[in-house]
Amino acid sequence: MHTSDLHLESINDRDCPNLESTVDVAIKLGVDLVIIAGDFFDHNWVDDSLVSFVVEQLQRLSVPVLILPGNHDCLTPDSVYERDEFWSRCTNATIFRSPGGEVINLPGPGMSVWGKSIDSYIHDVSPMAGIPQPQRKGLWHIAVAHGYYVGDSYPLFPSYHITQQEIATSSSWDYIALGHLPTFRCVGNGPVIACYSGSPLMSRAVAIVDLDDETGVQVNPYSL
Ligand SMILES: [Mn+2]
Repeated sequence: MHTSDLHLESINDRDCPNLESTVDVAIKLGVDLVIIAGDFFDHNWVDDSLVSFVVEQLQRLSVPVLILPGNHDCLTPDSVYERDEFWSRCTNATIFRSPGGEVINLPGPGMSVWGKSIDSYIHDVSPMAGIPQPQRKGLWHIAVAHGYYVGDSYPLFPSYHITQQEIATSSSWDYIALGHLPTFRCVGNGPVIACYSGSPLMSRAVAIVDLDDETGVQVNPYSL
């Protein structure tokens, strides 16, 4: 399951039921992995009660959860992801912590996932710059990035750009899970499939990614 951009702000906001529905669907479908591709939280100053709620929800899952800090919930020293007293309870969740990018191997579901956290409000980053070639070890290889797909253009304004060339040169990866845009959308001209899951609030859906040796990679929105 691939989702993103819940932009959770407080324990009372309408995305909290959406997180519960997301977890319900992951359990119902028996997914092997949940990826949250950035902006899980709207900002880093959320109340502890919200973090506690989020951890409780993620603890309902018996599968790994990978969380990429986005531009709203970036990995600054005061980041919501630095509240160890909460995240240490959530042993199935792993946060991408390297601003240079890192690979997290999940031998259980047979997947290897690359992600590069955003670690600053100030510095614009290129979310997919420096992505390595995956090491083929009989695993599925997934990349996660939070940014704005700009196609073949190079806009002057800084805004976490992901270019067509970066998508194209990442074609050895099996799937690219994107976050930052609010609605489900696949981008690029192939051959790698790269999709925005959209937010549960705006899309009323999550993205379900089927990885199959025979039929390949298929991505579909699944209604919450
Ligand atoms: Mn964003």
